[in-house]
Amino acid sequence: SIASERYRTAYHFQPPKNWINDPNGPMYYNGIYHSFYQYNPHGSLWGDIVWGHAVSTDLVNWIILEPAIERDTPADINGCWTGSATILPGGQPIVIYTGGDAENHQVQNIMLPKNRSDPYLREWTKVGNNPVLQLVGPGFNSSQFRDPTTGWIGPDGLWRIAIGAEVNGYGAALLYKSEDFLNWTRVDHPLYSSNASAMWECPDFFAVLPGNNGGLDLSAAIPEGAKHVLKVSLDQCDKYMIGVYDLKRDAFSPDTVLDDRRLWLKIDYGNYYASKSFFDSKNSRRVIWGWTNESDSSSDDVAKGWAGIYAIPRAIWLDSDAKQLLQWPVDEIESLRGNEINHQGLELNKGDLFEIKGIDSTQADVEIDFELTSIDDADPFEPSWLLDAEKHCREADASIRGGIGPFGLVILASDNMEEHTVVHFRVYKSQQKYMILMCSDLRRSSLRPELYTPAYGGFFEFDLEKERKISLRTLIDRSAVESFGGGGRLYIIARVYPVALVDERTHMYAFNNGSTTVKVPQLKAWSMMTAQVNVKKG
Ligand code: DQQ
Repeated sequence: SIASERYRTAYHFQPPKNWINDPNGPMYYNGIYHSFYQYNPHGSLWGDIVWGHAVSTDLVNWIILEPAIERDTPADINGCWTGSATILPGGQPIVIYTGGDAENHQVQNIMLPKNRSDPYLREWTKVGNNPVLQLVGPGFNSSQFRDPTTGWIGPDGLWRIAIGAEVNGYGAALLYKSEDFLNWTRVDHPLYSSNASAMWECPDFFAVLPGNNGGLDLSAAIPEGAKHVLKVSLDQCDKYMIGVYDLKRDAFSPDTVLDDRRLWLKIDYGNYYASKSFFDSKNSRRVIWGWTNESDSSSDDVAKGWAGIYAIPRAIWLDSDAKQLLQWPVDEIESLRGNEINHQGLELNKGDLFEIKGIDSTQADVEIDFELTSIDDADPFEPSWLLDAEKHCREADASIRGGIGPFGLVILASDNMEEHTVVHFRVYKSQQKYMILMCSDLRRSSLRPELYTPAYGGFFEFDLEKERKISLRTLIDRSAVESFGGGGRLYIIARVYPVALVDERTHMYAFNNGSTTVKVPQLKAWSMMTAQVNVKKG
């Protein structure tokens, strides 16, 4: 139908049809990026999962290949679920993934490319001794044991991986060791576990250097001063902790232990799950991929014939005071920028709405700097808001005038504003520092029924004494809206389905509804071309 095509993303990865969920085994190998993905070859709802496979030279344009693996052995007959790739010394790629076995236990399996000289690594072979790992014992639950990480080498020269599990009902990343990546033994303690939550899905574990956006390869020597990050998926979002990998104990130890998991930092504050990162040796960076589900109904997905997209691959690194991760869309995405508009020296007074014209408002990349003319009128910050930023975004929405803010962008708005999505900031003063609220409010994004339309949001600290400019970059891609606030300090991806998009009649505005005037020294926006993500070749 027309709606199905209008809502299809133009440069956020999705296969030509059907359901996708978690990104699996991302890697850069011999000049090619590989993206595998949980894929239902038969329909647009979750089920019959195989590993879809796509390859790219730039993380923007993709060639879709045949699935890499299907359910055809006793160790994965009930599912080929999430897993990770590791490149062994000597250049051997190896993948470990979760299978649902004939008894419906979750077990771990290994596969290898059949022919390493095929540049696309099209065919994969499962090893004869699968499953290489099963989970038995008191306190364990063999139906909560999945999603192995990429491997890393410890000081004893042995490989390690972590696997998501539930131990006595609590979330854990179990730790395993191996000499040859085929025979594994469980270490008697987990890499990390916490009684603040149940099952952890899709753990991701990686090293980062504070203030350094060059990525680190986990299986190379970890430099002095490095920190480690443990990401886990739960509560419909991806949360992470920063800490150290204590080599003596062979365990992760977070810098701050937060007993209330509502306070754990998030990789993304919107619709984003099951992310996985990899070291990109081509560009010396760590890149993270995440899945963004639909937020329309299952019957809408059946009607569309597709469901699920990936967020733009993002470079991810640690800020200089080792407090939070920063993220930015990979530079390659800028190759899709088409006609550009540019405004300088705008001023947004209380109540102003400025229409951004001259680009395709349904497929755009918008970069805007908001400069505060004064920071005197910031409203006081209340720490309890941190427990539920979404509630705060609902209560203090774009129509509620504040001291500083709300200001931001109104996007995918219909002619009469009956439909619109708002991405906005508010500035608060907290003791010695400033806290910024960023919201992506979908509550009026569409007139269609049966959509999930929350007001997503999160807070970040910002040094306004040093820097008066708060930047916003928003990638608009039909039904996807992906925003980066404060130069990559907070990120929100969301899905919207305005009726106005079906008619291709949408508008975009910059606005300020705070009492303090904000300047816009720079506003740049581009129409975005359609990436080649849907071509079937080979
Ligand atoms: N999706 C996979 C599981 C994983 C879950 C199954 C997370 O391996 O735990 O499709 O979305």
